[in-house]
Amino acid sequence: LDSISLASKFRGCLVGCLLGDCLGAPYEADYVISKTVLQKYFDKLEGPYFKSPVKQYTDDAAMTKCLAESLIAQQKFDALDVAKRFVKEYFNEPRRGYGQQVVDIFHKLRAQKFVDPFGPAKEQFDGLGSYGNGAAMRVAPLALFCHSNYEELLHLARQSAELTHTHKTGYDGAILQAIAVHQSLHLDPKQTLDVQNFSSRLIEKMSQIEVDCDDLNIDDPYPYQTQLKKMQVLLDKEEGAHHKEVENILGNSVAALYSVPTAIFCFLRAFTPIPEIETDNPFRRTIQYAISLGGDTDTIANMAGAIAGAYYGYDSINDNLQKHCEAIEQFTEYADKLHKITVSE
Ligand code: F2R
Ligand code: MG
Ligand code: MG
Ligand code: MG
Repeated sequence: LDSISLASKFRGCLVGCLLGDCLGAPYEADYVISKTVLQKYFDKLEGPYFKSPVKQYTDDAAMTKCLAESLIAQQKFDALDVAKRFVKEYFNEPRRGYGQQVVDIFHKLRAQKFVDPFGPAKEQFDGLGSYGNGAAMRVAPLALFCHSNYEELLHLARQSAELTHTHKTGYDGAILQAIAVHQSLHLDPKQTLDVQNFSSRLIEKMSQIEVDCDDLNIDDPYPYQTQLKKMQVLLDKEEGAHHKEVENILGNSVAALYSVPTAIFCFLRAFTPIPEIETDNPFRRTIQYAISLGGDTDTIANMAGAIAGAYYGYDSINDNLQKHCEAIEQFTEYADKLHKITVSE
């Protein structure tokens, strides 16, 4: 890939995050979403005449923004700097729909004056740590920053997650999302996407991550590999999986284990047409489908959008859809700066 198409993939990835969050947020925690209503929502947003107030982003993009800004300012991953930005961002704009428990970490970090940035996360849920998708939902800038260093990406995805999420399925979810974006970045969208190969490679890579689960008090020591295998079965269905099956088997909750594989599924499923989603654009299809599943719509659409945007590139994303999203210029700028930093070195 030449650097022009990689630049487009960087933009596609971060714009994909933002669009998924902004467009999915109005539906978060809805469990019955009319396909017709959603089709009209997207048609209107894509159309030239529809004037609506800007769609506001939520905690997903707020934390993604902190990570992107920190990587750009420090030109490396600096956990302390990221922690400070999370806290500053939260206290400036606390009403972005943060997870119920993660805000305790921000209060504790501020109180202890950042002496131990990884400390408060370890105390969450009586020491069990958070298994929410909050680390996965913000990891995309790191996947861009480490696009040419896979081992570093694995290491930093985990470290960045552990500022808030110390439960194994919490940080492994961030690692899986980072790997999915990484794979998309390195594929040529002009060639047909090999859906089964994409998922088999994810399972193979997760088999190197999920190795030391014995100490966990859970039935399945390889939960992500299990979910990804179930995803493959759903992708293989000739008639296409039903929404209920996706919800029941892969999940649509705030738990990373029941939302990251779902987001990956949305990207792969939307490579080909889906009933009741009328569009020729597979990027739009990805986020429209993600939202149609209900539940944690902003976060699943954000993660699916990051993977799809990194695959299809910026030019695949409708301009009018972008115009409805708060901070769209900032997000394209982050992508351009991250590209400049990581390609010119
Ligand atoms: N907070 C939300 N959505 C709730 C608001 C719903 C909606 N606006 C409405 O009601 O209309 N969304 C944002 O939170 C998710 C990311 O959360 P994060 O950052 O992981 O936070 P937290 O607090 O660590 O975890 C989230 C919840 O997961 C459960 N949980 C996590 N670990 C647990 C454990 N070890 N034991 C038990 N429960 C655990 C808790 O319920 C946490 O509060 C994204 O969806 C983002 O958009
Ligand atoms: Mg949110
Ligand atoms: Mg959410
Ligand atoms: Mg490099």
